[in-house]
Amino acid sequence: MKKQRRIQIILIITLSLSGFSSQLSAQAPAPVGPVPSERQVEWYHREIMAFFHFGMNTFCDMVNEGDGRAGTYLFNPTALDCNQWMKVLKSGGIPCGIIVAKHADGFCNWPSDYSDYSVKNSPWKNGKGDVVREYLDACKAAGIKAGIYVGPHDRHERLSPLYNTKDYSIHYASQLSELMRNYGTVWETWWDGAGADELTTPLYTRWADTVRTLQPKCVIFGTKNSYRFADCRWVGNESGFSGDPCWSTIDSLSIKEESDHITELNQGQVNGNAYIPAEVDVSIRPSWFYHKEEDGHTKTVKELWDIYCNSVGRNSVLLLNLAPDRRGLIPSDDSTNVAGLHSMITNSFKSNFAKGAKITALHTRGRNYNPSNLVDGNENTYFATKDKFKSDTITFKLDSRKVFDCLMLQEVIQLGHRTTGWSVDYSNNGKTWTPISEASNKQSIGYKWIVRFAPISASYVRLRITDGKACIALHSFGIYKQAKL
Ligand code: IPT
Repeated sequence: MKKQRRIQIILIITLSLSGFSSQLSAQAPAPVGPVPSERQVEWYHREIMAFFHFGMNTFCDMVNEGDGRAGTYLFNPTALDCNQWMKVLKSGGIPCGIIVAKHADGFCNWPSDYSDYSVKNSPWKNGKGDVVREYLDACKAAGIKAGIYVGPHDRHERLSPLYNTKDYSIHYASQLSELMRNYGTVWETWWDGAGADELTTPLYTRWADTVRTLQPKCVIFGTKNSYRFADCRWVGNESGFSGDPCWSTIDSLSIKEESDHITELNQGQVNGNAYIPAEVDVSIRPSWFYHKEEDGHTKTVKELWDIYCNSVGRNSVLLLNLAPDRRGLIPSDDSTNVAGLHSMITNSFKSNFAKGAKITALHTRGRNYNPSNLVDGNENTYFATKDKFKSDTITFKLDSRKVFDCLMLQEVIQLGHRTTGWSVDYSNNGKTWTPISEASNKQSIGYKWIVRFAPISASYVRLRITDGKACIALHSFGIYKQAKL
């Protein structure tokens, strides 16, 4: 009896202890460093957005930065149809698009109460038209998230001898309110830094207040003096590529002279104190606005695929500019290539050859965090290590020999940038390993990281997380064969 009792007690103690420890290990890892807001998490999931540069410049020969003097009589699209724009987005799998309501020349695509330099003084629809209204209505009907660009810099206003920044601050706030109040939900607004150097933080403070009050879901693209309010940053070029690494974090206050910080904008900073990820703006044509001379110079599907892999595939969001022509329609080459990019993406990532693999890791956190979560296609389940392990080796014994030329990783961004070093190797016997050089000594992961390389034939793949700020939290790993271009 005595012995039995002792065994019983030991059993109870062991069970409760193991219960306790498995409870501990079942806890989610704590976030590390700056983490994204809900707005930023939603923004990352858009992956690709469209930009629509359309306005007075469309009607001026080879002008992209009008001086604000072009006559309003010039603006006269012959067949504007924002529903056609939506079809292009749908065929491109693009969930969100930002329309230029007012570019630096100051011409307003909507009948602003605060300016005469607008559609209301143009021949289009006898001055009764409103491009912004048509655009937002089309977005709503198509289920596309609408964004509005209102250039902070306004050359037309500046022509006035009475111009001063104090009055302009009020003028801009009034126009911003019109757009944020009267057109429905606005998912992003864009504070272009081009020409906006004289605009100071106090001005942006007031404008940010307007945006935050009227449109709480609206992401602010900020530059220069507006970084303090920014949900996302400029990537430092207009060519379509993020840095390698590319951190979502950056020391926002260190950005003073933009030209001195192009590398930081492009790569972010691993220990940056603010979470301001990169948005990659690039045009599908050489210019931002449509010019007939550039017909035939639309970026090819191959060029767009490179851009996608070097932006979305580098922890950034792609903002791809489309330029409606003088009819007010997206030219057909451009819409064809947008759809071509979409097929390239879906076909390349449709089968993950790591699915069905036998997956092992050394420091799994507990049964809710198994490495099998990496291939289940569900971003709500993830692989994590125990708190004290910032590195691990995850081995995939594939269900058969596979040929692949691309890999993709995704971190749990809500928990902050964790991994800071990783490499991938392959093997055909599970004993001798060959590094994939393009995927060796990598640093950032974040929302999504894609690496491409020459085709490899292998039956084992191994992901080595070599360094981190805290224990690992990864939700996806995949190997793929790129579709044919
Ligand atoms: C550049 C601005 O300086 C930068 O702040 C950002 O707004 C960017 O444009 C957007 O593309 S100016 C450009 C001529 C490089």
